[in-house]
Amino acid sequence: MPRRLTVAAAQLGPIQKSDGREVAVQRMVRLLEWAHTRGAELVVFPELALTTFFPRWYHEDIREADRWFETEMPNPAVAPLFEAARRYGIAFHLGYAEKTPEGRRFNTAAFFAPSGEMVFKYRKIHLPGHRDYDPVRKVQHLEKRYFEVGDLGFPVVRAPVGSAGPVNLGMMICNDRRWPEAWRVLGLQQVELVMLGYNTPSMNSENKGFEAHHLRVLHSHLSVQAGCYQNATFGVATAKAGVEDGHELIGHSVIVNPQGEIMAQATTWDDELIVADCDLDLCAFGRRTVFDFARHRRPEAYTRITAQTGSVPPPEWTPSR
Ligand code: ING
Repeated sequence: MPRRLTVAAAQLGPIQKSDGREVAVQRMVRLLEWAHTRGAELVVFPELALTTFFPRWYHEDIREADRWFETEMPNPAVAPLFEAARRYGIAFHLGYAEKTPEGRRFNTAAFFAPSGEMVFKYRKIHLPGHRDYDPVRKVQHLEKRYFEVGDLGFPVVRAPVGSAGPVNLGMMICNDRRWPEAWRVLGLQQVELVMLGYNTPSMNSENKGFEAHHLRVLHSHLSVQAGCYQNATFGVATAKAGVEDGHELIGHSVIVNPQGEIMAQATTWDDELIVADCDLDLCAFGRRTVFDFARHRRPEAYTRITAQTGSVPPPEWTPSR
């Protein structure tokens, strides 16, 4: 019996700084309706899907940033979304800013069964950008100011989804996709579907050298396609896109198969649903052949990967005569 699952990336267009949560929620409900008509059983919403990408804004007093965080999930603002998921029987991934009862702040993603029950949660580990206001930058990127490094590792859980039965599900968030270690930790747990949301500026805001705009999309796709191929997994990468208060985020959400092929790609920078039918048994092929980790990996040769954080210069060779 083939294990087939219809998945969707529910890309969101821009959310302005002045938009309340209800703006995103009502658009996400409409995306769930589209997902239902297209037979999707699992929907992936973007990173920080309920608000504008607020790490571009500097708050001297971090408590001023609390307006962007959720202190409980679900909560009244997202109730319409959870009602729609229950109505349509759709499981979904949601990215949001989490503030715990102890006051800790994370860039979080959670996966919910159609019932609204949280299946598992992930807290972003690779936080790009900086902590303090950077006058050199064209645009601030203050994730290191507003979030702690995630403390949940890269979990994979086997949970029933739609008509496919149990599926090995994993998550990462945005910048995580650029780090092959994140994919490999999920691959070592036999992940079959990686769900990730992203908010990626269309231009290099560090003001350190030139990076052509088209490379932003290339690097995003390269990271997801390589991650999927090298770990024999499907991936759904969903953007929040478009111009938020004058700051542009790339779209180009994609669904990728375990061969690294793009199965579906968004073509707007607005609210858009892309859908793909996944034959989950395709993962087993990669895991049994090229990426049979047990047969081919040589961890004894990889010690630098966990022993070192930064890179070190290589030894110098000079001709003996
Ligand atoms: N955004 C960007 C991302 O990793 C970035 C930041 C863009 C880093 C381009 C490096 C290069 O996609 C988030 N939110 O991580």
